[in-house]
Amino acid sequence: MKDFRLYAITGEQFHPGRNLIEVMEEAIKGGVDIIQLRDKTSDKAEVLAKAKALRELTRKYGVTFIVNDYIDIAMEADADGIHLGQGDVPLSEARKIVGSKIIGISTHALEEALLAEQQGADYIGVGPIYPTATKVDVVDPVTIAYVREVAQAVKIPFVAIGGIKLHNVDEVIEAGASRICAVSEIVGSADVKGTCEAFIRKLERGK
Ligand code: TZP
Ligand code: MG
Repeated sequence: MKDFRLYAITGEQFHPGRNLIEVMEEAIKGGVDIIQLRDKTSDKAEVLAKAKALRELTRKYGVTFIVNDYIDIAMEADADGIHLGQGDVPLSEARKIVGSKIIGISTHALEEALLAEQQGADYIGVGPIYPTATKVDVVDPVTIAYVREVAQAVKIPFVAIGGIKLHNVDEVIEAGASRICAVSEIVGSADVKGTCEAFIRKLERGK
């Protein structure tokens, strides 16, 4: 897959009154190079409509587009890939449907990371690093100790996620993460573009 640095996931509850596409376009202008549509509340027709709109936006800017949970919507909207959690369809099943599209897998422990790698995941999520209110039923924070472990042991790209803010991202980068994902800090910001630019500057410095 095309490599990435700053991964933004949608979270419309964080920008009431602001349009999804407008917010995500600002994030792209600030340096986000991969976007995931994550929508646990809308009905499927609405999720599909959002997926198609985000596909159009991301294609215009050459940004990678991932759909969370819904393989059928990812296929229909021609997303670049899907993101699955530990409780979703097994990777081997998903691979049969999506072919060469990107498959990302959430992991919370090294065994899960190594298994996802062995089974052919294109990238893994590593988290939640810190407590987060964005995801319900979230597991306990894995802390930056897990980032260190993955940085040592895993060869495929990994992205750190969960409670990452501008004020704590430096220690995540220092622990070995070169790709960062944030939801509330990015899409809930009063200055989405400026927040993304600040994340990018920190990632650049961490190289
Ligand atoms: N997966 C693990 S933590 C999380 C997801 C989707 C939510 C991260 O949101 P935030 O607002 O960046 O803490
Ligand atoms: Mg899921």
